[in-house]
Amino acid sequence: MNFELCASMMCADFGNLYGEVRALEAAGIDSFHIDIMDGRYVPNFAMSLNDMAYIASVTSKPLDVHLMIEHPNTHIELFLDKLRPGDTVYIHPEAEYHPSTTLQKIINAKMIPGIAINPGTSVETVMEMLQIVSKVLVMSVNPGNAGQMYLPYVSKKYDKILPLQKEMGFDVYWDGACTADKILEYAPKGVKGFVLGTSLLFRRNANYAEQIVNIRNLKF
Ligand code: S6P
Ligand code: MG
Repeated sequence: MNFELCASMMCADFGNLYGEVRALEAAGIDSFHIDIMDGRYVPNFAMSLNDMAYIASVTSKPLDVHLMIEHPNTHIELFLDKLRPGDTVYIHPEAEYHPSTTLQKIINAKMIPGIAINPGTSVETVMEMLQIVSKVLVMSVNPGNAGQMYLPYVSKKYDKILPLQKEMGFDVYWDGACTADKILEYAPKGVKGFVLGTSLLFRRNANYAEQIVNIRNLKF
């Protein structure tokens, strides 16, 4: 089965960020997921502009930038200037007065436009934007922290959004509390990629290469 694996870099060892990037690349990760927070849209500060720029400077793998900030339109150029064509930028539509304007800036900069939708956000409220974006990051935990419990009511949203992918031209990605059983269930249903954090890839003393081989060898 074909699906992408994205490493949630807020879970990495910041004392050895270069080594972490190299080890994850060697283990076969597909992209680096960068959680940017402003302490306002979400009650936390995780990674910031310089962390993102540093990782972009030491890898040629795609970056997958998840902006959990209020009014991303105000600061989007700061991020776009430091990214490469083909990197993905997700915004939260609830954090912006005119999300389609911000998405257009991402498209104009030759990045891949995405929206992230919270557990409490319905598919219906983002329907128009589904026509603009290439990726939808469906959050299965509330945004702000790693290491949270999966919210079971999100499964209904996956069932609603997955059949719309082809017709509307976007891919669905999973973010939050991703375990092997979720990949086993949702990759066949059409989820294109999974963000891996403390629930799987960054478990204590985890060996990245072993974890990724185990995931790729899952029996569907
Ligand atoms: C949460 C963030 C996520 C987490 C990731 C961690 O605000 O958007 O990307 O870093 O979900 O994974 P886990 O397995 O610790 O929930
Ligand atoms: Mg994220």
